[in-house]
Amino acid sequence: MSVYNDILSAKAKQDKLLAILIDPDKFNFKLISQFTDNINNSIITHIFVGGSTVEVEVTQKLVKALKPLTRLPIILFPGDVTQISQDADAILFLSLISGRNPKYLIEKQIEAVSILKHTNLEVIPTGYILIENGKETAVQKVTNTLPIPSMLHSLVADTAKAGELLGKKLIYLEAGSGALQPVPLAMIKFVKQDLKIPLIVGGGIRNKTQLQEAYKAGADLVVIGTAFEQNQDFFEELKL
Ligand code: 1GP
Repeated sequence: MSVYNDILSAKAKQDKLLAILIDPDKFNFKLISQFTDNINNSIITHIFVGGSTVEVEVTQKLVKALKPLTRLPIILFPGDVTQISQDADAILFLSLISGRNPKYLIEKQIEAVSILKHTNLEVIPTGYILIENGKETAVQKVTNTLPIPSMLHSLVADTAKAGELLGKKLIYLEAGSGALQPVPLAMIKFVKQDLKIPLIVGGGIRNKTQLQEAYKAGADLVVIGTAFEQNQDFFEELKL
C-alpha cells in the first residue's frame, strides 16, 4: 500500500481529497474517541499531524493514540525534525521552495535523514510554497522567509513547476494556518494549468463553499485545521 499511489489514483479519477490537520499542541486527548468517530464518519480522507511544537514525545503520543482508532492514513506534516514519528504512515518531506532560506530548502532535510533511516515511513517529496494572505503567519516567522505576493500568479506557477521538474511528487500551496485569505482561486487555476503532479491547497479555508471552490479551481487535496479546531459544527457542515 502506498499513500502516494492512492493520491495519484484519486487524482486520476478526479476524486477530491480532504485532510484534517491536527496540531499535537492543541489536541485534547480526553476527547480523542469522539473526535476520531467524527473523522471516521466524515468525508475526510487523510489525517495530517503537525504543528510548531519541538517536543519529541508530543507528536509521537498523538500518532500512537490515533492509529488504532482510524483506518485513514496518518501523514506527518512536520514543522521540525523532532516531529518525526515512526508510527505514522507517511511524511511530507517538505522543501520551502518559495523561500530562500537554506535551512528550510536543504539543511533540515539533511538533519532528518539520520532519523528517517530508522523508520519505515513512506517519504513523499513535497514542494512547499507560501502565499501571502494578509497577515504574518507562523511558518513565515519560524522560517524567516517571505511568502510570494498573492498577485504574482506566474511566479507561483513557475515555482510549482520548478518543484515538479526537480522531482517533487506533490506541490503544497500554503496560505498559512488561520490565514485571513485562502490561496486565491485564480492562482490555483493558473498553477494547475501546467502542473502534472497532485496539488495540495491549505490555509484559511473555513467553510464548505470555500472547500468546494478550491476543488473546482483545481486543488486535488485540501488541508483544513483551524475550522475543525474552532467550529464544533464543522463536521456536520461538511455532511450537508
Ligand atoms: C496550515 O494549511 C494548513 O498549514 C491549514 O490551515 O488551519 O487555516 O485550516 P488552517
